[in-house]
Amino acid sequence: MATNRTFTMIKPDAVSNGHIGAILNDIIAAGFKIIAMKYTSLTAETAGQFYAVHAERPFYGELVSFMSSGPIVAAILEKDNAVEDFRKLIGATDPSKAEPGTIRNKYAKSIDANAVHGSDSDENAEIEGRFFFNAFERH
Ligand code: RTP
Ligand code: MG
Repeated sequence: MATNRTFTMIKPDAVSNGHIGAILNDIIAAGFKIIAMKYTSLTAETAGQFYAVHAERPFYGELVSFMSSGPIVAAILEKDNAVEDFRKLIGATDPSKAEPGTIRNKYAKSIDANAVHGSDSDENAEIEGRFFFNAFERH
């Protein structure tokens, strides 16, 4: 399996609930290497751009407002089979359906406030990493 990259955000709920350290520990313990990371926040405009693929979905307004409600941690991660393995590590979108031991099972409260983002394809991982990090930061 080739080594490749994914992109994650620790979402505003997990940051405000004090879970940054525990989530980063889980990510590192699962074998992911942190390539780039920043503590920052999204505005309604930048959250809307980031999730533009969901613009027509009924939950888009709530998603944009939640993702711009407080600080986040954005990171580029590297591992063999990164995108798929990271989606397994975080668990289902709805935390009540996330497997025990997954990050969303442990730290998320609802489908809206679900603790972490994980890219859904290699192509989107690249696009999302570029959204937050310049070429020097993505070394
Ligand atoms: P993410 O992009 O944040 O990693 O989440 P995901 O792939 O598991 O889910 P996605 O389909 O990409 O949806 C993005 C975020 O929108 C919210 N959502 N709400 N009410 C609903 O049916 C619904 N579906 C999705 C979730 O907060 C999800 O993380
Ligand atoms: Mg998604």
